[in-house]
Amino acid sequence: MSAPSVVPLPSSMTATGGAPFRLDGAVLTGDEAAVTELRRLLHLRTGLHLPVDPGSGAVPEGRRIDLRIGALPDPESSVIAIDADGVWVEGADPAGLFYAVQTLAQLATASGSRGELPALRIQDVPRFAYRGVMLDVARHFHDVRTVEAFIERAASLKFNHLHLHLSDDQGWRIALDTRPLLAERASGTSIGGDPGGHFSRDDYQRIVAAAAARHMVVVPEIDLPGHTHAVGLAYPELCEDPVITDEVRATVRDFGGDLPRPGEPYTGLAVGFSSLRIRDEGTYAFVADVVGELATITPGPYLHVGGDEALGTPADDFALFMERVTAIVVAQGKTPVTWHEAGAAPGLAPGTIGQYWGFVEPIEGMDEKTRAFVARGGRVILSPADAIYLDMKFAADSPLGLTWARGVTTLERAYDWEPAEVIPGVGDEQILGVEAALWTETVRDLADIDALLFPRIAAAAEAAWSPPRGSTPERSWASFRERVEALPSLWAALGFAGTSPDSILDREGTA
Ligand code: TNX
Repeated sequence: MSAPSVVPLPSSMTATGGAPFRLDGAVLTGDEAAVTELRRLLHLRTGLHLPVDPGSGAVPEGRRIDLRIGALPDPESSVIAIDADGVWVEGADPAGLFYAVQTLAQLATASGSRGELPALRIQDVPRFAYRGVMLDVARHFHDVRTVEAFIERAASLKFNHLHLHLSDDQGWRIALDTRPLLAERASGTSIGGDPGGHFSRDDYQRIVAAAAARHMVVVPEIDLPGHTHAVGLAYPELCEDPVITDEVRATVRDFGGDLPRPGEPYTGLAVGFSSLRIRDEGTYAFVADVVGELATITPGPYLHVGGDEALGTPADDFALFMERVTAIVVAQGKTPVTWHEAGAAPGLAPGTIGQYWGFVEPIEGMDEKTRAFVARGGRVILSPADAIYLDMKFAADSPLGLTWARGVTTLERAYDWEPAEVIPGVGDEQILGVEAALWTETVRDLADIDALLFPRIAAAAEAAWSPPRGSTPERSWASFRERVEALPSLWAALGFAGTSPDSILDREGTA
C-alpha cells in the first residue's frame, strides 16, 4: 500500500491498513483553538461542517476527533492515531497541535459529504527549530493583507519564522517614530515605478499578531550598510554617492531603468551600489534609533541587519560596520542575524546567526565565511539560492522570476539537496534552520507570489521539517514527487493559488 501523502514528511508514519475513519457524523473535541482550526480546514476541504462537543461528554462512541495538549518531550511535536473508531491527536504544545491539524487537513480526502481519514499512526518532530520564509516588501511593497496571506500559506507547511525584508535601495517600508522621514520620503515607489507603500507601526503589530496566531515569529530585516539608497532620500548626509560599476551598468542594460542618482528614488533592480557612511558617527546614531525601535516593537528574539552585497563599501569599513551594528543589536537584547558575507568581519558579535545564500555547492569562499559564524558561537540558516530562492523562474518562458542562481529552478532542484551536506563542517548541531526566500523584483501581487511559491515552497518545507534526505525511502525525490501531487487540490480548496490545481504541477513538468 502506498503511504498517505503528507508534506513535509513526518518523522515517522505507519499506515496500519485498517478501515479508515469516516468524517461524516464525527464530533470535534478538545483544545479550542485546534478544534476551530480543524473545523475550518475540514469544511474547506470536504464541505462538511463538523459539530463541536459542547462539553457534555455525550459524544457517541467511535465518533470522536480528540485534539489535546499532552506531555510530549519535544517542542512542536505531536502524535496522531487514526482508526475506524476515532482520531486521537496529542500535541506537545499549541504549535505541535496546530501542525498535527495541518497534517489532518492533508490526509482528509474529499469525497462529497463522505470525507475520511486513513488508518495510521504518526509521530512528528521537526528536524530544525527555525523554519523560515522570507518576503521582500522593499522591491515591491506588499500590504498587510498580502503578508497575512503569505503567513497562512507558510504556516500550513509548518514554517515558523517570517523574515520580512523591510528596506532596500528601492524603498523603506516601516514607519518609525524615531526617524519619521524614512516612511515620509523613502517609501513612495517600487521597482518599475510601481506604487510604493510602508507599514505603520500598527500595521506591523497586526502582522506580528497574525504570525503569532499561526505560530510564526517575525524576523524584521533592515538591510545595512549596502542596499541603502532609499535612506538617502530621507537622510542624504548618511549616504555615500552611488558606486556605478560595470555590473550596475550591465543590469540597467539587461533589465532597464535608470542608473541610481543621489536624492532620487531608485526604481531599477541593480544591487551593490549604495552604502551608508561608515566613518561618520551620525550613521551609528541612526542605526541605534532604528535598531532600538525595531527591538521594542518586535517580540521575537532576532533582528536581521543585512550585510549582503555591500559592494560599494570598502572591506575594512564593512568589517567595522558589521562589528558595530551587531553590537548594537546585542545591546538591545536581541540576537543579530546577517547574510553570510558578514562572516568576513572579525569583530562580529559572538552568537550572530549567519544566513547562507550561496549555492548548494559553495563557490568563492562563501562556505568559509559561513563557518566563521559557528567559530564565534553562532549558528547558520541555510537558504541555498539555486534550490530555495523561490524568486527564481520555474519555467524559462515565465515572465515572473529571475535566473541568476542557476535558474530555471525546477521542483526537483528545490527538493533534492540535503542541509547537512551544503557547508562542510556545518551539520545539524550548527544549523539553526532552513529558510526559503522570495525576493520581489518581478513580483507585484499575491497572484505573482502564489505562482512562484507553489509548489516549490513544499520542497523547502520538507528540507526544514523532515528527517535528512535518504534517511528513509520516503524522504526522497521519487516519493516527494508522488506525495506533492495531493497538495494542489488542498491549496485550491484553501484559496491559496490563483491557478487551477493541475496547472500548479504541470506548468514546469516535474523533471
Ligand atoms: C540577491 S541573496 C540578493 C537580493 C536580490 C536577490 C534576487 C541576497 C542576500 N541578496 O538583493 O533581491 O538576489 O534573487
